[in-house]
This record gives sequence, structure tokens and C-alpha cells, in this order.
Amino acid sequence: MIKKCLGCGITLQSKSPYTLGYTPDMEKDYCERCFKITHYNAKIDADIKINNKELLARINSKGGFVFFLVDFLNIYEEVIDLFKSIELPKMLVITKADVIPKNIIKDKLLKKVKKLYDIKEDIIFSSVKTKENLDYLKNIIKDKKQVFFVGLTNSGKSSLINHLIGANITVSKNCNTTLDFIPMHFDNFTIIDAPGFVSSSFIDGMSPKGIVKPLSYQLKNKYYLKFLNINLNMDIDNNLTMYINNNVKVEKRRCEEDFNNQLKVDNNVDFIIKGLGFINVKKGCLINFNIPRELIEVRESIVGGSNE
Ligand SMILES: Nc1nc2c(ncn2[C@@H]2O[C@H](COP(=O)(O)OP(=O)(O)OP(=O)(O)O)[C@@H](O)[C@H]2O)c(=O)[nH]1
Ligand SMILES: [Mg+2]
Repeated sequence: MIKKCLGCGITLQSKSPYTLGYTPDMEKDYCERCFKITHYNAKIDADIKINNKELLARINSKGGFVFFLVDFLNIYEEVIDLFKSIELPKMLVITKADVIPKNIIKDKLLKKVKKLYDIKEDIIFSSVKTKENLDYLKNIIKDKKQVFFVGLTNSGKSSLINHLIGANITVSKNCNTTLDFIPMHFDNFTIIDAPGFVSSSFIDGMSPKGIVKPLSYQLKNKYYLKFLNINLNMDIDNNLTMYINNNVKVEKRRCEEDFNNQLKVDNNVDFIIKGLGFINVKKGCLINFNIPRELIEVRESIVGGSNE
């Protein structure tokens, strides 16, 4: 009989210790990987490749209601396109609302996201830390037969389910912790956790630690910003505010670097570095940078101007 791991959804097996799903004891409900993540906070680098197209097809072949989760730093077109590709009734949930900086008026943010990305469905915030909207979500679930929690990897799907129904799905700050669908049956409804979609992001699995602190700079054209291995400069003196993880160190240095990429932007845009966050740039300019163009998106700002 096939038995699935309650932590990540993979089929359990006791034959091959280096293959996913391994447990030394088939009586156990969790695989060894989940055990190590939960008890030793282990970073497991198994080479897991979630195929977005296959995952989408699997979701669209089912019936039910979909909560699509994304956190505030990872709202960008590539992700919204995934949301739009879901053919079931759905709602966008902006998770980890507790990390959204206090200068941002959440109502306005929501309206801007809705308008900019032309989202017809409802959008709500949620947080397992502050319990924001957990009761609201519970009420929606009660009226449905089958509810899927899908979204970008690391967006907080498993955490949210654990908090909504007291489940014990494995949660971690690494990507692709959940490996397969995990259905949980109740008297009147079924809740299904799903593996996360992957995006072409700069960094994998960076979950914001605490409230994102906006970093504001007056950046003279002779200087550039260095963070992680990214270099970024503008062709005019400009004002910018960075919305990225607090644990990323940003340095201002005098220009002597080469930048192999350029992008011309309008006034008040967000320069998005996929997987890391975004930079609100006040004045239209030419942005020079050194990372591949496909890791960047630019949009009319969802935080700048009237939202601050
Ligand atoms: N600050 C904050 N962190 C959260 C919240 N929800 C989840 N997290 C953190 O986000 C990280 C990812 O959580 P998971 O629940 O494993 O995310 P997931 O979407 O199930 O990820 P995959 O299964 O890998 O696709 C963990 O470090 C969680 O602690 C939240 O509401 N607030
Ligand atoms: Mg998960």
C-alpha cells in the first residue's frame, strides 16, 4: 500500500536512504527529510525541480477553490501570470502581511496591485504571525468542498494551513519544502496543500525576517549600490528606496565598476529584482546593473508617491 509523508506529501519508502521519501521505519508518518527539517532545522538541498507547467495542469484538472499565495516582496508579473493561468475560482492572498513596512498603507497597496496587474478577483492580506484574516479565510473554507493552497514556493502555504486547521505540515525557510499535493479531509471539506511554483528569481527562498525596513538613498551618479553580488548605478543623481530583506547588507561605493546591462525607466517606478524585492526609483533615468535582464521587472510603483 502506498503511504504518503504527512509533512511533504511524498510517497514514503524504506529502501533507498538517498532518495526522497526515505524513512527507516514504514510505521512512521513523516519522511527522514521532514524529520531533519523539523527537528534539526536542516537545510536539505535535494535537487528538486518543480515544473510549473505540470503543476498548473494538475491544479487545473481538479475542481475546487484556489487560494493563490504570494508575499509582498514577490509580487511581479511572472507570478501574477501564474495566478491568472489558474482556471478555477480563486483569490489572491498577500501573505506575511506582518513584514509590510509601516509607511505603506495596505489598503492603497491592495488597490494599486489590483489595478496595475488588472486582477478581477478578490485580494486579501494574511499573516500567521499577527493572525490577520485567519478567521476570514476559515469562513471562506467552510463554504467550499475542496480548497487548494497554491502559489510561489516559500510564500507560506503550509504555514497558513497549519494555522488554519492545526495541521502539522513541514515548514521551512527553504524552497520546495512541500513536494507533492497533501490532501486533508474533514467532514464537509477537503484542504489541499501544494508544492510551490518556482520563478526565474535571483535568489531562492529568502523569507523576510521581521518587518521590511525601507532603505532610502540619495544616490549621486558617481556612486553605485552594492548588495549581494549586485551592482547598481543611475545616470543622474536620484532618490530611491529599497524594499528588500533586512538581512541583506547594502553598501554605497564610488563608481569604478562596469555594468553590462541598462534599462531606461520613467518617474516613480519599482525596479524589481525577482526573488529579492524591489527598489522604488523617484526620477526617470537610465539604470545600470550587472545581473541578467530576465531577473528584472519594472512597474509603476505600488508603494511610491501617494502611498507613502
Ligand atoms: N513573517 C512571516 N513569515 C511567515 C509567515 N508565513 C510563513 N512564514 C515563513 O515563510 C517561510 C516559508 O513558509 P512555508 O509555509 O514553508 O512556505 P510554503 O509556501 O509552504 O513553501 P514550499 O512548500 O517550499 O513551497 C517559513 O520560514 C515561514 O516561517 C507569516 O505570516 N509571516
Ligand atoms: Mg509548503
